[in-house]
Amino acid sequence: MDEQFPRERVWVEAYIALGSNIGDREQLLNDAIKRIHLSPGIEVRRVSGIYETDPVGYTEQPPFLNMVLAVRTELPPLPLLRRLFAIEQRLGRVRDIRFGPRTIDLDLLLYDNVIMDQEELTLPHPRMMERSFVLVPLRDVIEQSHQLLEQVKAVSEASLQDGKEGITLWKTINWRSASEPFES
Ligand code: PH2
Ligand code: MG
Ligand code: MG
Repeated sequence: MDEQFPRERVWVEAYIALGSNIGDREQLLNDAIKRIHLSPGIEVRRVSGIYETDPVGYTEQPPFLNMVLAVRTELPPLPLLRRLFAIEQRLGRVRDIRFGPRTIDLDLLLYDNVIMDQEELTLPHPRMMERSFVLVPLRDVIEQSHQLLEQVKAVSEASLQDGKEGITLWKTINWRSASEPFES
């Protein structure tokens, strides 16, 4: 009946952190971005620079490449999280050592202004505000009107300046060309 007015879809903004420290790290990040963008109900809007970062927590492992994506999605938080897990698995993620080396780690940082604390998912991501390897790339893509903008700016600028956090800009990618599905 209402063919002209399809089911209403609510698209919200979310932020996803990517990390890789095994295998062809750059290729894994690119593959993950493409798979996220090609997922129904998820659209990649902005991509941060790619940063090389010293491992935090469990330090006997190779350096990471880290980045953050700003996406728009019509999936609720848990289905979005499960989609990210499925992509991790497709890209060869094996979960063994907590905080240990991984081909690809996809973490849901923020989902609209949702605050939740469930076994499967805590939002905002519980450790994000302490992690420069998250905040520095998040600074590249966060909405200018976001309520966390000032905090994210302050922490990320401080950690880039003192250089002690072991974070360096490694590469910037042009999302327009990267968004052409599987062109490479
Ligand atoms: N992820 C971890 C543990 N330590 N260190 C860096 N530099 N980057 C990460 O993505 C990272 C980490 C657990 O997810
Ligand atoms: Mg993680
Ligand atoms: Mg994770």
